[in-house]
Amino acid sequence: MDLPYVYPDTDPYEIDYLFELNGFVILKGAVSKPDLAEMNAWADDHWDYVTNPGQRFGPSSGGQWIGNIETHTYSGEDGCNFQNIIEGADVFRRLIDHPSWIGLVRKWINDAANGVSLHETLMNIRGKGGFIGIHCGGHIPCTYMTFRQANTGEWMVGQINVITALRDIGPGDGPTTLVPGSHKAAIPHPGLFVGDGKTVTYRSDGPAGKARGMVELHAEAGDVLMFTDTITHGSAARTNDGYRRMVLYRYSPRWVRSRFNYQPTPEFWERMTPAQQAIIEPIRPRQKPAMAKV
Ligand SMILES: O=C(O)CCC(=O)C(=O)O
Ligand SMILES: [Fe+2]
Repeated sequence: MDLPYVYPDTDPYEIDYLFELNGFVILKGAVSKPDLAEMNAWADDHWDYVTNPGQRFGPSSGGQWIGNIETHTYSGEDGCNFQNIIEGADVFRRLIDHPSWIGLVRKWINDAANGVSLHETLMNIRGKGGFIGIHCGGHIPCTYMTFRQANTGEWMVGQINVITALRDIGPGDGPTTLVPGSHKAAIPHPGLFVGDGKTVTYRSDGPAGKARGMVELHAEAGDVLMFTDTITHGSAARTNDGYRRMVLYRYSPRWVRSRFNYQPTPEFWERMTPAQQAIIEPIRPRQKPAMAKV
């Protein structure tokens, strides 16, 4: 298929059409070169965490803390994740409501009805041999895997993944892969059956790259992949030397709780604009005032 690349001057109706039809679009040149340089410099400055994973973190367990950022890995093969990356260099704060995508996020999640929040933010760095297995699909009865309101057809996307490529991601680089249109699939992807062939797993153990119907999403540095988390996706195994670098922000309705519930530091809270604060903490803690009489 022709990948649904879109540009800043692409007709908004056309972008809606492509997203509704396929479940994803790729925004060309969405992030500026200075912003990319700032993110890559942060990665370079913390490279020690990537190259010494054994000492630094374990599968799905807690890791090392860099200020309020935590390192971890989901499966080992998926590489090093810097969780809560918004508290890194200032560029990561600006990405929270980046003008290239926040309007689309607000429209497709349906801000008026649902508000918008960030479910998870991370930088992922993945070396040779790394990959992520096949997961998700329209068959899963999960609250954040909605796409449209059934009766009226209004947008009601439960989660939108926004991946910024920090370097070019081409063949052999372990690109994200997905099955176009599978957010509407009523039955699981064939690669999700395990054991007796009747049990459906959440995520397959092998790379998603060569699985039936998958397409590789190639991107140049600064391009942004936007896809509904409902779509069946994963990544190809990286066969090239070196590392894939990307940043992932997952947006959801304000009703969906944060995945790990990292609490913003007071310093970071002060640095955010009110619009960013509303995305990071859409429902403020409600407490009896400290001096209130009981
Ligand atoms: O690592 C990748 O390319 C896929 C990431 C992924 O599964 C996600 O964004 O939900
Ligand atoms: Fe995923």
